Amino acid sequence: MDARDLVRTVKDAGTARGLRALRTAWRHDRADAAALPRRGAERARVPGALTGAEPLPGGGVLRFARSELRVMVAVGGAVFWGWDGAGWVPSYALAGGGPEPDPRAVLEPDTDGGWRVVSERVTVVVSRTGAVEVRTPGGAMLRRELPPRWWEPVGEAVDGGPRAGAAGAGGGAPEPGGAGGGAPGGGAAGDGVDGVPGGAAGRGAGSGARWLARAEVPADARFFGLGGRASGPRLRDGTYRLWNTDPRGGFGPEDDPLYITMPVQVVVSDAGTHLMFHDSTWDGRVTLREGEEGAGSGQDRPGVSELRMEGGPLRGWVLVGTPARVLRGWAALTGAPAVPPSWALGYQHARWGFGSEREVRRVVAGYRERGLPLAAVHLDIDHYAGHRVFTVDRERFPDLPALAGELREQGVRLVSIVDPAVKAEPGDAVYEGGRAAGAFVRDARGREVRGEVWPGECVYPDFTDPAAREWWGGLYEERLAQGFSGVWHDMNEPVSFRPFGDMTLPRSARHALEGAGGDHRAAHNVYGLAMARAGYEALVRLRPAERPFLFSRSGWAGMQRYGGTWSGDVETGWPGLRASLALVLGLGLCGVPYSGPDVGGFGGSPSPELYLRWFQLGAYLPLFRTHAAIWAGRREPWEFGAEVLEHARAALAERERLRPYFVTLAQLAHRTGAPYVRPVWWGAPEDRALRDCEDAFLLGDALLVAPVLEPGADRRAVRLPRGRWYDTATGAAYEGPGQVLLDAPAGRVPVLARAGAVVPVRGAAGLELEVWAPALGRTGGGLLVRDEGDGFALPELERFVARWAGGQVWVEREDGTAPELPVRVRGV
Ligand code: NBV
Repeated sequence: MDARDLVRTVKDAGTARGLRALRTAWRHDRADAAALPRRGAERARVPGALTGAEPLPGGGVLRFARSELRVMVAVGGAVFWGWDGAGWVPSYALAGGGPEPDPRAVLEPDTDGGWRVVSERVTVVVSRTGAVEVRTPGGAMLRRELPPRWWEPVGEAVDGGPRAGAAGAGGGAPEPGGAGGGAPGGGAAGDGVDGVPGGAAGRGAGSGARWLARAEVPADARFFGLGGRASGPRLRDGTYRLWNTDPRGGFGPEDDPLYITMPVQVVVSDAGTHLMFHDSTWDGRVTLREGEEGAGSGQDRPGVSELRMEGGPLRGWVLVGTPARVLRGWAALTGAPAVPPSWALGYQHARWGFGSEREVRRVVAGYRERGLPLAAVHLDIDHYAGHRVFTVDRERFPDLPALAGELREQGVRLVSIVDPAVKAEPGDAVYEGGRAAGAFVRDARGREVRGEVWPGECVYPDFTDPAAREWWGGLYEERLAQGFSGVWHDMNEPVSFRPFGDMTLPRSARHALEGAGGDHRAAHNVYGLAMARAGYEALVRLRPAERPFLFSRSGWAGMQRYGGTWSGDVETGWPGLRASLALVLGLGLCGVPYSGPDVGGFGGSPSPELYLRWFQLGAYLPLFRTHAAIWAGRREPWEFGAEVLEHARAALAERERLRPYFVTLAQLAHRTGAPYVRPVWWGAPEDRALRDCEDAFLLGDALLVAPVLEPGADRRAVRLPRGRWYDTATGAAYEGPGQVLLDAPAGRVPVLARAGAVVPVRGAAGLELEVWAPALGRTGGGLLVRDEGDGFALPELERFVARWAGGQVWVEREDGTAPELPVRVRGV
């Protein structure tokens, strides 16, 4: 079948599918209307006046007229607060059982009748009305969470008594949310306890009640994060939704939300950097407004973050410090990023619509014959039989294990797409297996929830059910037997096609939620995360000696424990190129360090110039992968003319040269939470100009990459952090802070090296150290973690110091001995 036939097939299927999708939409809406209670009259509530306090490890409980607040400083300095009985566990975001309270942090009376918890790194002050202020040890305000507000249905509130579940709630106060029958905001019929893990600990404001958390930040603060946002990395004034969403076949900077949303914001100001995480998986909206210094009457107008949540516990975490410290704390809280196997740090090629083994062989041969490195080829849904997951179209892919073996001999791995939806067809092995395991999502009446996806009418595994994860994980054995080395999770927002409205499961669909029980409103945002867990744990189980390679389109806070992600269907165009960098930077700040775009864009055909600039950017991002839709043009580097091919070859060669550095960065991300790709303000958040710089990034500590994001450019302005920087192409030195204009001819994008940096690279004779001369009188350094294969052993970290002595630059190991590696000094 040629490409045109394939396009036609998709279009044809579109019409039949269109009708089914319409029917699905109608069914889903009807199910919701029947199962979800309608919102009636509500009244807004606030905690009221402070009535008492009780010290507990790490902080204590503060009682208010209508609620109570638990404040806890954990070992390591993370601050937790939870209203209304909400504790920090259970949580989909937290790793393990969550952190321990720091016994040294104690609750004590503050002036003005409030209370405070003072710890080594942070001071938390709770006011008499329930405002929670986070300050640096020096007393500077980082964030002030105003007293929260929540809504409870009129008539259902249980006035005059503590609700069930609010451990130790103060006597006699009316409680938010009310516990009587169906949670406010609407628990599904017949479901007393509504659906978040930990629902029992945080009823009322903690489950089906809508709530609002408004916070002030310093006037000079900038916002980042909230998951993958195409308009970032700096999040400008506006409203950002928290509901994982497939943007329907393509997105640009103006599209929001996308596949990965997270209630995680990183806020950078002169006073310091902090990360705020509101640990509720429910749908929500964040409205951000940057502040203004000297606004109006010369007074500062603070920045504002206003979070409106449809439900879930009213609880959050704050981490403060330098960006590096904040991300370290975040990784300690939510888990270390998985280290991809080393081969996954090489260049990869994907395509929806290879269509046959022959075509895969042809493309791989194209790379080989031109001497272009290739680490992996990704097979999309067109290799499935009838688009059914865990099957192979034997006509077009008659012997995948043989193909995989053959490619493997050439150093090329195969990666398989895995979609969650299972064709609902009696007799189908996967479907029958899942039914027997009771693995599929059901509606409020106990019937399988059907959706419309590529194979036709489908059902969805409930990945929030440990048993379903176990069953699903077993299916990965088939993928391994086919010869695949890694998996690529797609469509896991999850998607059910429909011509209008929300392309996902009905909100009333029931989920296990680890035994707590609940509906899709609580489970939706963690569906991809839980699927990643199922896949990751299965791969570890099935192939214990190898680190899994898994990346997932959708996810939530904590997904880095299982793998990475990619841009999804970024639109082909210069705005898409810019958006793809925004995503990688934003996700990195949310703790997900391994990602990258569809190089060249998902649809259409990039101009040779756009393709090349995308390729050059991709070469410096963790996941470096060309990919395109079945209806799109080619993405192989040789398809854009001889000149592009030569420049792409140079980008590939540079990627290969930097592989030891990438391996080191992957290990460092695992050990410290620091993303490989960092905003330029990472080491200098006090430099305001850097906070607004969105067109460049740091790759680790050593390199500053300034991709070309505009057509027709042959040079570009680059903003430098403080210190000396070398243009790696010319060796010219520049002093930061400031801005320089650098050449960016078609053949390369500006890359600068920090003076003193020691960068492990792959030279002609193997591993070597590239050293950029420190400024006179200064020292420098760098780290190396050697590639020890793809197992779980933690290789040793080697530290090097660079310094001037006797008019020469020397590099030593930490203990003063000479490195056993060739050293190449540059910049002298
Ligand atoms: O499986 C087909 C595509 C895939 O190529 C792409 O990378 C995903 O983001 N998939 C979406 C489903 C179809 C999108 C129109």
